[in-house]
Amino acid sequence: MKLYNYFRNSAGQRIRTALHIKSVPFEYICHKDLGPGGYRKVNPQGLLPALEINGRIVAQSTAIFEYIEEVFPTPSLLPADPIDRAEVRAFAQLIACDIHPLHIHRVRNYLSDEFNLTGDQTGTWYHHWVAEGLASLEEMLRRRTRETEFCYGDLPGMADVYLTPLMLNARRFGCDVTPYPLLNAVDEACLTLPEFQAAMPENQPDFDRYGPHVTQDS
Ligand SMILES: N[C@@H](CCC(=O)N[C@@H](CS)C(=O)NCC(=O)O)C(=O)O
Repeated sequence: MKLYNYFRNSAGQRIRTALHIKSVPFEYICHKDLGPGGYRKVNPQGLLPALEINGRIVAQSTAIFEYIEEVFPTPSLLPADPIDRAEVRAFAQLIACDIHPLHIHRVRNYLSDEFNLTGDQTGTWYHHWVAEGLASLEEMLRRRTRETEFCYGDLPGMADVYLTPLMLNARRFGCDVTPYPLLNAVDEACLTLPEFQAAMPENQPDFDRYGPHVTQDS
């Protein structure tokens, strides 16, 4: 399997983490190494990540995540009970569907290019949507039927895999994350695990080549 991504690609970090937890080997391909326009030949939308399986391309991190979960079921990243599974998916989709599309680099770029918003204004935009999302996620954890070390269990799962890149970027872009003690506790627990560390941006093969020069994208 080939994973097209980029060290800073937070949706790709979800997939890297899932693959590491499941001990699935994969070839890491940095989209920049394909040259100008090269990655669009892989994924017409041009967004990262994409997974290549036997020559076929699957885009969208959640579609990729579900594929990996189905094909490599052990250890499972979803609970066995359907309502528990739905709860975990709701948490992950709040991140992937409601927060992520609003705060990403291309949206902030569009706001500044088309509407002449300043860096401070696009920063306010970013902080608003992330704070609103984090508050909802914190409340979801507060309402759990029992308190657990990870989002929804004693082992990490889909919710944790989606949460850690969000927390990383929120801190990187100066959001105040102190009002969310439950999210912070889970994030801290995840980051002690080698599988989560292995998926971190600074541990990707393209970090040294592109890392020091890249500050804006997520
Ligand atoms: N819904 C997509 C979102 C993918 C996405 O937004 N990727 C961002 C990075 S996290 C990207 O490719 N950005 C590059 C760009 O905007 O040109 C998914 O979950 O895979």
